[in-house]
Amino acid sequence: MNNTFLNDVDKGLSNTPKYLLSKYFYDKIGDALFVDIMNMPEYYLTRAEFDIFKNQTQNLIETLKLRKDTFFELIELGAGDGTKTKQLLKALDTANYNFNYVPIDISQNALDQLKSSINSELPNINTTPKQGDYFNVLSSLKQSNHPKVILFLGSNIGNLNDILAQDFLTKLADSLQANDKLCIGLDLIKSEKIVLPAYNDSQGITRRFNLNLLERINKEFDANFDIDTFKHQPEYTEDEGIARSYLVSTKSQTVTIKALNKSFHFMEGERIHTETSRKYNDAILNGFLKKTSLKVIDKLMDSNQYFADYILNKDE
Ligand code: AVI
Repeated sequence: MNNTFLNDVDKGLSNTPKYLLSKYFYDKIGDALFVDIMNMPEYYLTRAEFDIFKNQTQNLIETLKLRKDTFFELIELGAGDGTKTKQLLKALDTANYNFNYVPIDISQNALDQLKSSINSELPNINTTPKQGDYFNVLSSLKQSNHPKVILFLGSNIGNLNDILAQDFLTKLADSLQANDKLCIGLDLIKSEKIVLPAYNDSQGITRRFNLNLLERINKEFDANFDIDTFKHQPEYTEDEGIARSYLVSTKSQTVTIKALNKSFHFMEGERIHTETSRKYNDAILNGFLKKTSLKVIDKLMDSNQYFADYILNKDE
């Protein structure tokens, strides 16, 4: 049994207002649902970043200041299925760069699939996956002295609240050496008309993704959430630039989690906050960076200007 998950569930459901952490979306079913979300017409984020990686690969390699005569580590935080990264890997492989690819993900299942797909599609690439939480792997970065390029794509940092995002960038900067690079993919603040449907696709995949969290708790901790009595509710305003997802109890009810030997009461209309997806602009990113030794040296955008990959340098 995953005790950290169980303790987090207890903490979140005992809190007012109730919450669950979005990192627990990603079991085998959640991973597959997220892949489906990325293929939904409303979920523009992945296509926008793919556009950058596919159409600006040389630009990306130049701005990362990679050298063919120096071995480097290409470390990807939250690698997922690696579709975008493979564009870069392919170009680096063709041009004979000397590097090791280190994908890091919380999901062992996602890493296994990624490693086998790279082995068959790009057999020359050395891939050494690491399983873990982003925060836990930061300390391991210091263990090697090779130049590093960190990829943190997909607006994954948006799923951290502002305090954690600041903390993460500060710790990441402290784990790097002068002139290491970070490529961070950020969904840009834009109108509700575009953002909200990305979290409420018409085929209901995002709804299932959100509800899968309760299914996981039912399966793993012998709980009795009645999934049909919780509704997926996303919210976003352009002013704030933060999309939030909730599960709303459609009736007054009590849920028992046997592994905790505890029951939790839900009032009709009571919500569980399950996810935060912050959107960014230059000012918000620079606000976080000013407390770190990381500086923006370039910004690549997709053709719609929905999404940006910022290239950051670690200063002395
Ligand atoms: C992984 N992460 C950046 C996604 C996002 O857009 O916040 C997760 C997601 N949640 C609902 N749809 C996609």
